[in-house]
Amino acid sequence: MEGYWNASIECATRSEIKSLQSFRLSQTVRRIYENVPYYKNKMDESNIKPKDINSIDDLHKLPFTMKQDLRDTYPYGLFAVPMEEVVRVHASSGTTGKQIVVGYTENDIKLWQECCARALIAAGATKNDFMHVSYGYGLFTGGLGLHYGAEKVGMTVIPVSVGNTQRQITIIKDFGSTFICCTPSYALYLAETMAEMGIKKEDIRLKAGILGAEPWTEEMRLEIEDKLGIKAYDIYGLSEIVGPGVSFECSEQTGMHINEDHFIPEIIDSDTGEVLPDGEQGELVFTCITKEAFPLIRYRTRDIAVLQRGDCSCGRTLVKMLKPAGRSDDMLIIRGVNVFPSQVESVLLQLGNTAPHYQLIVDRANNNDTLEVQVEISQEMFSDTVRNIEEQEQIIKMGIESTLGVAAKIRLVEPKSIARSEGKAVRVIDKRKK
Ligand code: DLL
Repeated sequence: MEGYWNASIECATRSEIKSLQSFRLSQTVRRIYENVPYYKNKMDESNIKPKDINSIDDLHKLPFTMKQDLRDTYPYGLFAVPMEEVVRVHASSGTTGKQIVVGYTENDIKLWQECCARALIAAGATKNDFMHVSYGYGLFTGGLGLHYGAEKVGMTVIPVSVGNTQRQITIIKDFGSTFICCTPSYALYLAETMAEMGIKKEDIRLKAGILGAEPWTEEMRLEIEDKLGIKAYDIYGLSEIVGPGVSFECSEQTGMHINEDHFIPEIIDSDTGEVLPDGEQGELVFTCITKEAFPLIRYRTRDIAVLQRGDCSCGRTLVKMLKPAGRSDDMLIIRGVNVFPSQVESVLLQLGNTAPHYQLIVDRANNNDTLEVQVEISQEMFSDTVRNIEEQEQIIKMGIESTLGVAAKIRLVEPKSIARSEGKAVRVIDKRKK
């Protein structure tokens, strides 16, 4: 059994957690009612006042927050503190191309750090470990989130960020990295490149991976563990709630413990909004009860998951969520980057010269996600020179890469070659789901 970062919380009794959550929830609701006009209006419309929320049993009375609410208040409309108290922002992309902006006070950064530290300790990290961070640094929360968490633990952080895989492997080998954090698909890509470079798993010191930001299967876990010679731990989070560290795996690896003293989880029926009992699959909803700058109330993640309570062999009592089974909407995650078909559409339409008939083919090659965008062109253009067609493909490729932040292969196809649908158009063929 491994140690804990904060045993008094991680192993608290249910009644201790419940009373802490109830107290923090009622305080948070009061604070947002007073400081966020958008929430005040929403609560007034639902005829709910802060005095009605006294315990987590009252949580269901509060209105949901949807991604649309974040768009409507873009960029800072849901912030609950003056900007002078906000020390950092992060962002994630949205359907309209508009970012979702989230903010942190100094205390928010500290609690996020603690959430990540708990995850790292659960995976066996110590001050003697070297943490190789291959998540992107920037508006994406992965890099900086785990970087700060690892520093809190006292690990030696190697802030590599994304790209240049061969160089990453040289660093892993030469710097003696013992932990790595990256997406699961990137972990496999690293393993493959390592083999190509003639480096064996015995030649490196890696022992654990903190992998998340995209769905991955148990089969993939085994492959990563085998190829890199590590134990691979899942970590979950989303920018809107805090970033990585909302929940994390322990040695038992049968679900991720949710940091319930900061985020109250619920599972709801996506269609009716009804709260479902533990053990039932539905949409995951979180309420932030400690964050100062951006405390979302009943935020609908659109991730499909199951909550499970019960004894865990690690000794933690924090509720577990099973690996998210996917999303309730059409968002794709390609190499850890969120991609919406409508973003591709808007790039294509802005560039012109193509018909608004397109399809995204998502697949896996060399253990990495691939995206091919097939788009129809006019007959006239189709009869054009190969050079002109290639030029056009290049323009679209650049447009998509700069907007989505993900590389795509573009294939201009004959008019009418993409199947028409009588109902909704099939925009995505996701071959990874086979
Ligand atoms: O992906 C935060 C993160 C960074 C988590 C690094 C873990 C590690 P977003 O870019 O806002 O934030 O994407 C959040 O990614 O709603 C899920 O759909 C998906 N996701 C994140 N972690 C997992 C996971 C980060 N472990 C969205 N398993 C979430 C499955 C995950 N899906």
